[in-house]
Amino acid sequence: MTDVEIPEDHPRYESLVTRHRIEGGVERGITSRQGLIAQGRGEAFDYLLGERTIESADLAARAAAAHLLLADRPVLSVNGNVAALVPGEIVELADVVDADLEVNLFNRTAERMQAIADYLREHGATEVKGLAADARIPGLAHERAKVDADGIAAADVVLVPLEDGDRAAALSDLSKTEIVIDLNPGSRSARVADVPIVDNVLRAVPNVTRHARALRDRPREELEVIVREFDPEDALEAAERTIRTGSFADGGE
Ligand code: PTJ
Repeated sequence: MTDVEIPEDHPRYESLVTRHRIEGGVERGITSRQGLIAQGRGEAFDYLLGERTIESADLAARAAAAHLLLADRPVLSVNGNVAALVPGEIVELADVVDADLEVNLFNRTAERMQAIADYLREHGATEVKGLAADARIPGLAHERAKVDADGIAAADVVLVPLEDGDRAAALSDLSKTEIVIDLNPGSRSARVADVPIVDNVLRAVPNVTRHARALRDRPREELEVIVREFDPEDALEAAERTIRTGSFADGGE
């Protein structure tokens, strides 16, 4: 997606590759310019968390996998940042948990909707929802409220990575189970989620897939116990504690 060469032994290799993917997303018309700012904010939190999946985030990823496997109509929402960073990985997760993919944008334009749907198809998606936009999330201004009637509107479990706080709150008011991936444990999206995964979307999406593969042949009752025992407050507190007590100098250069 980008022609910039980054040496693999560079100490900030992963972070630099991520930046270039987001930049490439903007160039392709997939990611919004605000997506660049969102990525910078996320990076700062990732730095403070030690750029790793902390134990509480792994437990949250496992609970998310159990929810998605138990769901009747799971939907994975895809925005411009998710499409640029984890296009193949989100398609793979949808496949493993048998979920629909729906493009759902904060800064919605017809061109960007189409570019993201095409990009997901290039990465193996067969069906991509979101373009019909024949339903609305109540309580939100027009463009941001648009969803598909047989997609997010009808879903019982929705994964919304990197969601804006307003929309995350409106979705949670619809009494759907909401799984959020957000590196900021203080963000409104993480706070309204039934399952907040405080981790980088780059690590979190493949991790949910890994858990789903391990859990998919287990009895329903076992998945229900995993879901019941997960406490979102504990997950947020653990992430905040990690940030407050971590070694600031370990994160990078
Ligand atoms: O493509 P669109 O139009 O739907 O817009 C997408 C963005 C992300 C621009 C939009 O939803 C937005 O403005 O989001 P916010 O309000 O900036 O929130 C993004 C949240 O995601 C922040 O709390 C960031 O810390 C977090 N974040 C950013 N990058 C990552 C991340 N969380 C996990 N992984 C990341 N790579």
